[in-house]
Amino acid sequence: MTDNVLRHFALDGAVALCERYGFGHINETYRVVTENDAWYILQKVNHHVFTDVPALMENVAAVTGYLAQHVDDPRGAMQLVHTTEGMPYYLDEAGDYWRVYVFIRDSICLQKAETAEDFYESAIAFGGFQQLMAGFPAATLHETIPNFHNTIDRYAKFKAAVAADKLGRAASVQEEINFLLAREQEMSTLHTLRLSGELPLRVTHNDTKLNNVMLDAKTRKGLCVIDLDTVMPGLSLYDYGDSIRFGAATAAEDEKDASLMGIDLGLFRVYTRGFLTACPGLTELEVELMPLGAKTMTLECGMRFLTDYLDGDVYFAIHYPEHNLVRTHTQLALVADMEKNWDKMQQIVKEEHKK
Ligand code: ADP
Ligand code: GN1
Ligand code: MG
Repeated sequence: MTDNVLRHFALDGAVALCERYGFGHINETYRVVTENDAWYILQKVNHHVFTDVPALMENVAAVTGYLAQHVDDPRGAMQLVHTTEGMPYYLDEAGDYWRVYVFIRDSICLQKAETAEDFYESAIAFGGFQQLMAGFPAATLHETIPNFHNTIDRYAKFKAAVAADKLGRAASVQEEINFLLAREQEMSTLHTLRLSGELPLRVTHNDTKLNNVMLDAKTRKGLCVIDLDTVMPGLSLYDYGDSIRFGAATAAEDEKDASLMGIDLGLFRVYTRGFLTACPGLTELEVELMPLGAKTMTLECGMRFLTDYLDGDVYFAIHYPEHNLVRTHTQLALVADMEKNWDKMQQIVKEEHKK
């Protein structure tokens, strides 16, 4: 099937290998190698999640083009490969959208920070991305998923899923539902400050998991930010917060034993230091609210997993029936542990900001 797709792209040589690749939850990713040893990433873009793929690809082309002009190392920006007809994507007969990127070689992509330095480098990459994009006209970007980190809207969708209770699962997750409802007001803070303009709108990545950044395999320096599908206007705290959620955690997002999940304050400090270093233009309020950014992104993600569990697992790729529930539990455990360590998190942000 992929042969028929790949022949439409201007690749260097005939395809020798095409295999499934990576651990993303949204797109279908393949690694492609040609007879000339040129490596590529082929992706089928999930058009159920991203309903306007041509608009999304316009964003990707604009952002990668802009980054290419502003980075020194060519591996510092994702490089799109066009079709033989000069298009940034290929639409097949079945209505699926495909795109190809140059594979970023001699790089690593981590599911979990192996060392504090790796995590620091991911902060430099994500903070640097935001700093670089400050010169980009944000208003020209399409909103690829409207209300993506609008936590107030996420609550509305969650409550609708509870009310609909399509699979009759709500009764078994009442404790989790109550946990989320009890925090609704506090979790609306960031969006309210966005609407009032007290928090500035920036070009943000919006999906800053550790596995969306590539590090140089030899130097372990942050190389490149990938997965640009959700680049949109947003808050710096979305990017900072989502990185903490995923990377400064003591367990994986889908660890089955949620008691192993907590906030790693050492990694929290390291990421905060890297982000503040790479992104020095943050306002006082943005810095002050960093712990709230981390908590909001974690709770919102847990709520999205639970919403999907209630809806019948239609959004996130799952590998077994309870997968979204397991993910919900780790995220709520992480929120609870952040609450226990709230004063320490605030203290760390203050200390790192003063440096
Ligand atoms: P998803 O939206 O499904 O998470 P990603 O765009 O993040 O998809 O890609 C999935 C994985 O594929 C990444 O985590 C990374 O390991 C790998 N990958 C993506 N793009 C590249 C690239 N240009 N070079 C090397 N690896 C890549
Ligand atoms: C999805 O695409 P991927 O796997 O990097 C999701 C994020 C979630 C994340 C949770 C477009 O990210 O918002 O935080 O899963 N992306 C989309 O792991 O919904
Ligand atoms: Mg990804």
